[in-house]
Amino acid sequence: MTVTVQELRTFLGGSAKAAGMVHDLKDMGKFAFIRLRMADGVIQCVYNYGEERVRPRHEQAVVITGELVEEPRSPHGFELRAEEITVLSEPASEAPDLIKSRVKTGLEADLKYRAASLRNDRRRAAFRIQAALAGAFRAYLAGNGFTEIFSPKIVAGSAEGGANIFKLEYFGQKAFLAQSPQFYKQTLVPAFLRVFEIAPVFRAEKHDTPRHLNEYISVDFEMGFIESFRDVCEMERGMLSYAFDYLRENCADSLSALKCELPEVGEIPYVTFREAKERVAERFGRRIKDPHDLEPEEERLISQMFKEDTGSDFVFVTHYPDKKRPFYAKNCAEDPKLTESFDLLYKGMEITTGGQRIHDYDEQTAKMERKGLVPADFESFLQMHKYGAPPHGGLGMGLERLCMKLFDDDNIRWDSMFPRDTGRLAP
Ligand code: AMO
Repeated sequence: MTVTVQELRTFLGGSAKAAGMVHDLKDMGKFAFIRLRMADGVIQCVYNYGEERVRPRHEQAVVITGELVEEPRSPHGFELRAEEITVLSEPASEAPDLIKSRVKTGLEADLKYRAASLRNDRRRAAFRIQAALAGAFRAYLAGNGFTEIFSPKIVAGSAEGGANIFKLEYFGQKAFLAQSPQFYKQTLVPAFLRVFEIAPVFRAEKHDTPRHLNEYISVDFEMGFIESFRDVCEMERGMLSYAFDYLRENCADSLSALKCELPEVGEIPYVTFREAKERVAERFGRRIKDPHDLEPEEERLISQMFKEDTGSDFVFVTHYPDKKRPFYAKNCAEDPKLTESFDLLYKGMEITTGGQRIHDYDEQTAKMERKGLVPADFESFLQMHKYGAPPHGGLGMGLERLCMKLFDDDNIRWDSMFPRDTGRLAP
């Protein structure tokens, strides 16, 4: 019995046995069109009801035996003429409407019944693309000498600072859920020179917003021997460009199910934080309220401005103020109030943060003290600086944020399979 469309195709012109879920049914009276959901796609089957044969039902698990014939009007160019259907399992209850892609559901219902809604064409397409993106990032980074790492998610301290950290009781010790793999990826640079991780991270965001989750997938990489943070930006540009080309070649069906048009990455413009703020204030007649950070509306307007002026959906905003960057960020030699850091904005939203880090032990401990931190609390992280480290930098990208913007979704929760927010622990 065959579970993949790819393998099934090898039986074209002969008898075949396809296993899958009854995805959709069109009852034509004497016969039915069955769309069978297989591992890598949905195929069309035609089934003539004989006298006493049972009619198939939605979401039955079935094995269909029949002849596989060419049919150019069918999704994969072939059709299975069903002769026998073996039902392996019946759904206990009628399939909810939200399995059907034609039915538009609201976010709340979709999330509540994810076991059902994740079966529909659009959601499956979205998560296939998400998986393909992660796979393409992995392939690109591995091809550029990066070693994949698996850092702990139960940790002893906060890497990113701020109040958004989950506390845990850990056998009588204080522990936390990792906000990022920051300490570990930096620690591993002297050992491996280039490392990456694609894994969940945790943020105790107390407010529900359309762009924040309490658990998200972070695409992180860290690279040694950079000349400036621009090397990190250009690696990211290469990674995105590679991944979109990969999607164009391998995920055409999923992209078209979502009507998703991938951006051309091309050259990505750079602008300093200060210049971006000033230009947006001038162009859109706005007052600068917070000189140290970007408001969501400013991110939107910076993107709009660069789209209008250069045609790019992406823009690197660089040299963020020291005040808003974590203690591991390297300060600019010319102006220590600024950092060698950047954010990547895509279609009006920050999808990545990165920059050059401090590699010198004394510089790092001095900065910790300036920020009111006690170096002794970071002893294991500081071992990296102590035992020697090259100039290095890296970034973290929110995978769901990238998907949300790629698919023009209005809420990041659409792009997390089982999102965690302040009110949601299940499914
Ligand atoms: P930062 O905290 O800016 O940087 O996070 C990096 C990227 O992660 C995404 N992101 C989120 N996505 C969903 N829900 C959230 N609550 C959330 N918070 C952040 C965003 C953001 O750009 N260690 C640094 C990265 C680095 O410098 O290497 C860090 O974690 O897309």
